[in-house]
Amino acid sequence: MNYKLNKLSTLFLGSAIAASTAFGAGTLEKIMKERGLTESDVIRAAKTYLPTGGRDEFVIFSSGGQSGQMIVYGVPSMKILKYIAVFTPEPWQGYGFDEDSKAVLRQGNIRGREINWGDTHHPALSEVDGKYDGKWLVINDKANPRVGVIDLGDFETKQIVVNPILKSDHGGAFFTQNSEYIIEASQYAAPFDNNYHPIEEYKETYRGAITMWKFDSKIGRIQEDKSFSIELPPYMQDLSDAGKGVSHGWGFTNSFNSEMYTGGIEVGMPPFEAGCSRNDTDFLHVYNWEKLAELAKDDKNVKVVNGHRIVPMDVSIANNALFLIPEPKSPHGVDVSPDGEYITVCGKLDTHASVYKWSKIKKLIDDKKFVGKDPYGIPILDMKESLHGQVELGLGPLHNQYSNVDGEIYTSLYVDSQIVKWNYKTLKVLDKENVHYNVGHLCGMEGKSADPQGKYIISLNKLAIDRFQNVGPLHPQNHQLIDISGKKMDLLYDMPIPLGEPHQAVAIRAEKLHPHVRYKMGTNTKTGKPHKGKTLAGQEKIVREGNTVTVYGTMVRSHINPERITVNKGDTVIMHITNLERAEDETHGFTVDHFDVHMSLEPGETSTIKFEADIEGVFPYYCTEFCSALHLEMMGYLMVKDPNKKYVSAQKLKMQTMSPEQLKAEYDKTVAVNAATDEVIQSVVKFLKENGYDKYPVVVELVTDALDQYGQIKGEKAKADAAVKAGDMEKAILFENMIWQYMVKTADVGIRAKDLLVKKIATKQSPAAERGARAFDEGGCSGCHVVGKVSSGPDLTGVLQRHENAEKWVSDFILDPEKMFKDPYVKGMIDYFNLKMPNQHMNKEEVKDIVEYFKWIDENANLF
Ligand code: K7E
Ligand code: CUA
Repeated sequence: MNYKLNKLSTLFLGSAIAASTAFGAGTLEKIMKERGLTESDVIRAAKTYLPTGGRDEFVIFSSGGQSGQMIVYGVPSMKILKYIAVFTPEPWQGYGFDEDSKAVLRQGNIRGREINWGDTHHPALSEVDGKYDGKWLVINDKANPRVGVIDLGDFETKQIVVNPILKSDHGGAFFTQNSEYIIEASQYAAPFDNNYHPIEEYKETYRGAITMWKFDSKIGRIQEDKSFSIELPPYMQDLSDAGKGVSHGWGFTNSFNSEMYTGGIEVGMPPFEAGCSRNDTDFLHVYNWEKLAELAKDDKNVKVVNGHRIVPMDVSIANNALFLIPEPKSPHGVDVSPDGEYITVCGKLDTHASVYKWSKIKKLIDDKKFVGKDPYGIPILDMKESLHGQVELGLGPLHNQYSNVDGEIYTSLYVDSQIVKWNYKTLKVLDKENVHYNVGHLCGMEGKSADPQGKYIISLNKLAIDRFQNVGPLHPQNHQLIDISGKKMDLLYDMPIPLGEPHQAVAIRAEKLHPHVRYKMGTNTKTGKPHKGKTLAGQEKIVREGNTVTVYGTMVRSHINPERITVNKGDTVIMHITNLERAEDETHGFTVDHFDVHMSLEPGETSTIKFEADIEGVFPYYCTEFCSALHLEMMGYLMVKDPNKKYVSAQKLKMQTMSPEQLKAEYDKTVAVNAATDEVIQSVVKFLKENGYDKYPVVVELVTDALDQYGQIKGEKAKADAAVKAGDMEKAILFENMIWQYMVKTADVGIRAKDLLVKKIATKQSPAAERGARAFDEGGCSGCHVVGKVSSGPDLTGVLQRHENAEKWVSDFILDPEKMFKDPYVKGMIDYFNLKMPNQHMNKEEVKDIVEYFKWIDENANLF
């Protein structure tokens, strides 16, 4: 075996097995050859591979671009975990299809009009001392200037705030270092009011602004009445960043149209793009938001437009709170270093990155050393004197991220399709890596916080061109994962993003997130408060008031209560449904066919749907999540009848029913089945008790859920017996059937509890036994053998006690079963199961491990 492969197999199989790697290398070599993989490919695969059940080190929140949603995925595996609905209806989560989420979505109405999409650009995570705390996530909508607030306790959007004075935004969302404020800057200058103003008055009436949204990080809500905006010239403000550390209290926003050009292609003027890049420089805005926030509290310092407080430019100027610094033409992006001292601006049309130094800027401001004023009277600082330096990076530098190495910065080159690693202190370029293609933002691991983690950078590419299977002219976007832990960058993985153009993504260490698994019973998840329609088991009811029918219903495996609802055509139907489950991942979905309503009810959640029953007919409603073995049965009927119509009875056509003898036989059979099922349940209960399940809270939760189900049986049994007494066997059978349903549900959860308990109390597997278990599963043995049960093959518990010299006997048999088909014991087995043990082509190492696994099984035989 060659050296390289030996090294690889070591990497894959761990040092324990590396000593004798005939199997590992052989198989790996074969796969590599078949799939045309190089050694680097395999190393990259190993760096990103996440075994089943594994967890990623980082969680990424990516903007979903035009989808108006967010995308959550893991790093390094790049596995997508969730889409979070923000500005756009999302049917699975019921977002925009139930009344409570609609209330959130409709907070985003603008001037009374529904907006059902968003152009999401920049997500931001809440911070404490400039570090992510894993509590809140916000994102801006560029098209319809809004900010959405997401609770990381359940990954749901809780608030949408419309900017009352901007007509588009881009330079947000950015948290200040203790989440005091969220910065949102305008993009396309426009009048603050909602009136018409001729474009010829652009310089006089069109304005840019920075809105400082006051954030309450305890409850995770923007406080609109405590927020304010800073009036700016109509320079087309682009991106922002909040100062931190030494520059905390200040904000930075660049711009790309200091020419104040407004185009006019249709009247023979040069196009907008030509006029707005005429000047060699544009302006970086530097503002003291901390001071302005104080000023904004006083009525005499603000003007109010659309109910929103704005600090006019002259007030900012008079209070030494707003300055401009020239920056290379058409800049894009402004990024403050982890310590707040260096501010890097890149220019789309300039090959340089410009690094400004906060201490220099601050000194110029304190010394009132200005080189002039702009047409609005804002003091301008000298560019050279503010700069730490400039570095030639390549074509189209855009956005920056930081790593854990002091001075290390990564910049995207849009035109060159490259990532540059350089040092913003020494101003030296260190490395470049090609990406595919045309990269916009980068996402470092906590790479814009005060505590960057290094390790990886994700390149958020605009074009994918030839990277993926062609799915038509609209290609997916391409997120590329790059390993930055070494001297040279190493491209590890391409991930197609099929959901809009994600401009920016933010990453957080996974262990900082602590989302819950269930809600307090009857919670309105959008407000976090008890829902007005909260309904517990036994409280279900239908209330009619005039033309309104209100249903208070519940869902629990596997029925909906109520199961029949009859209303008149024209009635307004309101349905409050509570999911009574407490078990993890037991979500029920709910819809009424034909009425464009849907809700997703997570354990403990209550939500509401509302619609006009304006068409006559019979409309099934059902649970839309495959929640249990009896999920399909989880349904009911909404019947809408026309009060002005006479309905002819179909009674005459009634179907023939069963004879009393047949009914009695069926009843007896049902009772017998229930008795047998109950025996299984009792054996599980016995097992749980004997093995001290009550010491394990996660198991206790499942057992509680199972006992809840089981507890329903007594009531059903009483009803069944009453029906027998009354001679109504049909009803008795139905109640007995209901008992069986509860038993199945009890057993379902009970067995889950048992499996979990076994995992908790079984002895620890040795590495060899662990490998053996994997070989047993992956080698196909588990296809016929179920531990603890006779299945298509014999139960292997105790197999090492069944033969003389058993370890050898078992090993020989696995290695070459055919040789032993004549052995009387084997022959007997073949006859019994009508199957011959196949040769699974295991090698000696694997067989040795499997024997260790069998020993482990025997050690724990009482558990299976
Ligand atoms: Cu460069 Cu909107 Cu941040 Cu896109 S923006 S890339
Ligand atoms: Cu509940 Cu399916």
